[in-house]
Amino acid sequence: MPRPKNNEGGTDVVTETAKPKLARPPMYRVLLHNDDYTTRDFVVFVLQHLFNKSETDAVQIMLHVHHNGIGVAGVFTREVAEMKMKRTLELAREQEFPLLVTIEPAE
Ligand code: TYC
Repeated sequence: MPRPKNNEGGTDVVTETAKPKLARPPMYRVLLHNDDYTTRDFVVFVLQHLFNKSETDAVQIMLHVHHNGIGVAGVFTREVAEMKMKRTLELAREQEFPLLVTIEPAE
């Protein structure tokens, strides 16, 4: 009976061709968009309390959005990114700010 080459013991060798499962889930950026009506303080509050930024980082991100039109509040798995976007929008609408928040794939 023929045997596989280079396999003297004769035990079949199965080469693993399936891709190993990805350890890292797809990540999503939560984006803040600039507008003329949402207050700077509100954006800083959201960055500190919903995105866990230090006051220094929160102010820096808020100013980046103010000057560039858009900026990243954080990067999360899809479920977490969607939850943070929703919570931010709820808080903004409660205070009647027109703040726009979106998510996009990070890679
Ligand atoms: N442009 C706003 C102002 O001058 C501040 C602001 C910053 C609004 C970031 C939204 O995502 C935003 N009051």
